[in-house]
Amino acid sequence: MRKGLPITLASVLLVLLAGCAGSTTSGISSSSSGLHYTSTLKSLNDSGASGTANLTLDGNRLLIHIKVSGLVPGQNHPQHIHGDPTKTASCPPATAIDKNGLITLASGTPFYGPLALGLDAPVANGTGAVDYTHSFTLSTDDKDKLSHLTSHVIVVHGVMVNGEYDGTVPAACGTIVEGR
Ligand SMILES: [Cu+2]
Repeated sequence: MRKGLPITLASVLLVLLAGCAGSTTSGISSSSSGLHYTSTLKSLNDSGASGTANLTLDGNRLLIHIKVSGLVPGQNHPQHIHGDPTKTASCPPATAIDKNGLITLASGTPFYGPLALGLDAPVANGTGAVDYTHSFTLSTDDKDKLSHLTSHVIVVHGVMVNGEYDGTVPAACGTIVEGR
């Protein structure tokens, strides 16, 4: 927690980001049916974070497995699928770096677009690793926002900025491609 700090814009955004609107959860599927997708998550903001994501979409069920290392140990790292049904999302390039030298939540938005599905915000372990598996039951609205998965990206947030943890700043991003 932020000891004694005033409520900053960043923390308000974090709360908004952590929201998981319209999704309900259910048991983890061991089914091998469905459409398979992967994503290679690459570091943003020199976070050192990288990893992989595997997704299986079967009807209205989306099974997600994300493994990331190099995150900030002991901190919650919000994870989202970002994108917009009307265009193709991408991970922010160097041109998204703002005047403070950061790709912020806002400066990356023109590239990765809005939040399409909020995942959980797991706490990175003592070495900065997250191994997250979850099965989502998608609402019609979720499915609309996620159409099509290959025009979306996965963003993992949370980096140290000037010695303070900022849970909104993107730490890693990967485009979603078909395949296992
Ligand atoms: Cu996000």
